[in-house]
Amino acid sequence: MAQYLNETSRTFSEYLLIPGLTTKECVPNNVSLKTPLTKFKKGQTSDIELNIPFVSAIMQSVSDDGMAIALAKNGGLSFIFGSQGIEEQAAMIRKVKNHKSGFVISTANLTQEHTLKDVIQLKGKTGHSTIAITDDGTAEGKLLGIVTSRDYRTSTDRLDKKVKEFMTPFSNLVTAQLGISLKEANDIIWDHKLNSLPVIDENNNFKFFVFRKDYDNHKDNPLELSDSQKKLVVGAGINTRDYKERVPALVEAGADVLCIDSSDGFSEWQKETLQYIKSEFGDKVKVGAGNVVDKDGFLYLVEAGADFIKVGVGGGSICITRETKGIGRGQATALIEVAEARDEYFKETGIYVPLCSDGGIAQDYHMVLALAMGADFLMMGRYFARFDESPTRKLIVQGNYVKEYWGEGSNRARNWQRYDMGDTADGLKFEEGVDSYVPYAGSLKDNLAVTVGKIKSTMCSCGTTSISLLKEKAKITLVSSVSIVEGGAHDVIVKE
Ligand code: RVP
Repeated sequence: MAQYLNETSRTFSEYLLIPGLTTKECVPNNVSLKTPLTKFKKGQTSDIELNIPFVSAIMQSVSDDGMAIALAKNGGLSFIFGSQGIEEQAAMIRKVKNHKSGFVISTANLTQEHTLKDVIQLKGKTGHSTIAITDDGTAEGKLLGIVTSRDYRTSTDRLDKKVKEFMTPFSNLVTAQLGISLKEANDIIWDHKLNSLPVIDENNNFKFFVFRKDYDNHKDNPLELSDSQKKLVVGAGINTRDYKERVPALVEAGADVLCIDSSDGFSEWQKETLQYIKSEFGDKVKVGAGNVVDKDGFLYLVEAGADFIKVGVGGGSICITRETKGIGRGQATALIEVAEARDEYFKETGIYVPLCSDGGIAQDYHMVLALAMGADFLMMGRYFARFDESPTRKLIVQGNYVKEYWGEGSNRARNWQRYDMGDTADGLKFEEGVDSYVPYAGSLKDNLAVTVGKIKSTMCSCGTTSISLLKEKAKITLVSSVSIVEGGAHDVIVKE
């Protein structure tokens, strides 16, 4: 006979936190959101710690190199999507690892034989008004000059005028040598009243631009997540099929942490993948596994060697797994059970395995609840898809700005490995995700500031200044559907 779980499967919206004593030290400025990413022994700390408890979802519509750079600068981490070729994914990792704050690889480049018409077209396409002129028109060619909007007048100049006739030639440029620090580059920019400074190597090959306008942006990223060589930290999604080729390529490219990406991770495929990685690379390569929703799944993957466990089946905003397959569990209930298993495991073994709550965060307050319920960090797709930095198109739909957001189990992503049941190699048999729009919300940095502010404020109301204290001290209550109504504005006529 089937086993019945008596507990109802519940989600975050069904819970609230009860305020605890807020002491005078308990102010948002004193709250730290530092949190472990990978397992560690009692008395030690995790090899990788996030400065904010957020990672972006392993999805085509969320986590490319652009998102990874922006999120790491703000203290979190992206797992670059794995539903792409191995080389393409490794190239994205390399871009993040090679990113140097303030040193921009130019995406607007031409040769001196191009014309003013080409300059205007490129400016329209890229939005960049500073164009590098190199011998081969690439971002790595020999630097011959630069063109900015001060070099031409569209009202009087001929469109077929050659770039070499109006560019600022190399001989008149102030340049810097590769190896210069950002501080030194900015000093040159100030001393020479420049808007941009090209950085070249000893053979005059073009490397980067440093822009005056970027300086302030780069000064205020105190939470930036970087490795021992000051390079941004980045993760990558992998699957249980091509891991023998993909993992070495990603490690070679510099990925700091991997995560097996699957809608249902309680499988022998994941065990084999974990065992292969640990036997080939030992503890040097960190790898998370999942997703699971109960104690059995948690223990299975931890014993197979996982460095963190991802929790959640069917709760994602674009996910229809529960509807199509009838599997899953309310995200809060899943998290509460797995967190209990994790705490027991810690007591028995002295090994702390961080938990990632994945999917279903629809409100900022859900984040604090998830952390209070035992998550160490949160994976979010919808939240990040709304920002400028996500890789998808921004469109106007019915008069509102939106961004595209599609599931990995949708026909659009065709990520069959994520839904693989061992015989799916010929393609997805049915969809488990939808293609959608999310309201456009602006820049990641601005939105994170508000979200983090709310989380810190709630933590202070609970009388806690760290995530581990929150887990220990939080008092959580179930709410009735009637009291949920009480929680919003009610019995008033809200003004427009
Ligand atoms: P959300 O943040 O609620 O948008 O959920 C994102 C999560 O949804 C992902 O991290 C992943 O676990 C899950 N996902 C991604 N694609 C699909 C799907 O197509 N069903 N689900």
